[in-house]
Amino acid sequence: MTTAIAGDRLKQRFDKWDVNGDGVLERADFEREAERIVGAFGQSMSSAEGQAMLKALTGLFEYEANEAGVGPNGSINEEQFRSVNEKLIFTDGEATFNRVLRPVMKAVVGLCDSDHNGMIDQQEFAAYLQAIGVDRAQAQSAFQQIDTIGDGQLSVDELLAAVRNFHFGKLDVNLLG
Ligand SMILES: [Ca+2]
Ligand SMILES: [Ca+2]
Repeated sequence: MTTAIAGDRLKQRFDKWDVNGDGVLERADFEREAERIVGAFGQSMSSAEGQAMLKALTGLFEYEANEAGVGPNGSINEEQFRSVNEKLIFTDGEATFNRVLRPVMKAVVGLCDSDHNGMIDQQEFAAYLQAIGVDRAQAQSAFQQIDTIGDGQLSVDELLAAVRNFHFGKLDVNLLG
C-alpha cells in the first residue's frame, strides 16, 4: 500500500460521512447516510432492509466513537477518525476489520439482492453502483476484480475484501459510496 493513497481515501471517507458538513462525525451523520443509501435504492427506512442499514451504520458510529474515546453521543474529529481507522485497517488485521464492517456490507447486500440469494450478481451490482453514485462504466471490470472466486456472484466476504483493498489502494471502486 502507499500511505498517501490510504490517507487520501480516509479523508474522502471522513468528508463523505460528515453529511451535515460541520467538520465532525456524529451519530446524526450516520443516520442521514443510512437514509441516503436506503433512499437511493428506492426503499423505505421502515422496511426490514432500511432498518438493517440504519442499525449497521449507527453500530459502526458507536464502534468509531468508542475507539475514539468520545462516547456514544460524542463527535469525532478528523484526526481521531484517521487514527481509529488507520488502526482498524492497517494494524488490527482482517478478522477485526470484517467483524466491524460485516453488518454494513450485509445491509448493502440486503438492499441490492433483488433475487434474494444472499449474493450480488452483475445486474444487482450495476444497480448498487448507480445507487451509490459510482460511474456505471466501472461496473463490469470492478465486478470481475471483486469476484475472486469467479462464480459470477459477489459474497459478503468478497465485498469486505474489496472495501479493504480500496483502502489499501489495490482497488479503485469505493463500495461504501
Ligand atoms: Ca457532522
Ligand atoms: Ca442476488
